[in-house]
Amino acid sequence: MGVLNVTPDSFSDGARFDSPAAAIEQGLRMAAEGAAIIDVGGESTRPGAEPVSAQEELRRVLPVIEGLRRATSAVVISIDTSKPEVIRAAAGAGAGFINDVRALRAPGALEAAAATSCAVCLMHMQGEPRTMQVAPHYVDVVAEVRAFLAGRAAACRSAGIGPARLTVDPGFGFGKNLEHNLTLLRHLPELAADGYPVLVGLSRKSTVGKLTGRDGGERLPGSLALAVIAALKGARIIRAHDVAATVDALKVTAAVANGAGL
Ligand code: YH5
Repeated sequence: MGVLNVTPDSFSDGARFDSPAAAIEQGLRMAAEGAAIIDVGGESTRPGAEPVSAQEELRRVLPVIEGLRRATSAVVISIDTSKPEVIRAAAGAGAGFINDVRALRAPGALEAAAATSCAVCLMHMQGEPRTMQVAPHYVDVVAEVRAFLAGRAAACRSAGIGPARLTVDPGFGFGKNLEHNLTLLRHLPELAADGYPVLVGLSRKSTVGKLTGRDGGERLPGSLALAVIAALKGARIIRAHDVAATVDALKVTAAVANGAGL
């Protein structure tokens, strides 16, 4: 899954897409590099980020989804949103995947997703982006994240979203400190054993920065190591900014590994 941010504040992404044309071009480049899914996001969910209106989010993402859909049908378009209005409009414009860092907890989001035929990623987050990194706390981070994701998957199934449409994500960096993130990664096989495909997003995150001492633009080697480890521990979808390099790393991993593990 290639990351396509269409927010004006994506500070560590190197690229910022002020025009839909530039974002569409970048999306097509990631597809050509081997991404199966392009994740289009118009709400910044980085630590400290402020909320954005549905109108503003739609203004950012809809032209990009429409342009990508016109240009290619060879890639699944993901909409990174929590808002029911955005889910509906994005699905109408050709998105096939809903990536929600709030796991469809916003009022109306579950119903909006159920009314589409999109796949859904349910992500765990403790708190809200504006404050989530202030004081993350767990008694048992693995058990709490698993229980949350199981509960959200059950809510989806009750709302009519079939199990084949669901993926889950521990939400690295979303209300988690370095030790929480490393513990979740070590225990990823337990999450994978719950039956839903696991999505992992660690690309360029603070986890890499803390482990390597590197800034945003220099986190590729650390990000690749984490992508490989996640794949070996059973992750089925890797969310990444640097698609060509990540695809190479995952091809090598897949050739050596059999299923989860080596
Ligand atoms: C994710 O893990 N993450 S947005 C801070 C960075 C670099 C990157 C400090 N959306 C995820 O990518 N969706 C984001 O440097 C996501 N899983 C899913 N499903 C945060 C991000 C980033 C934040």
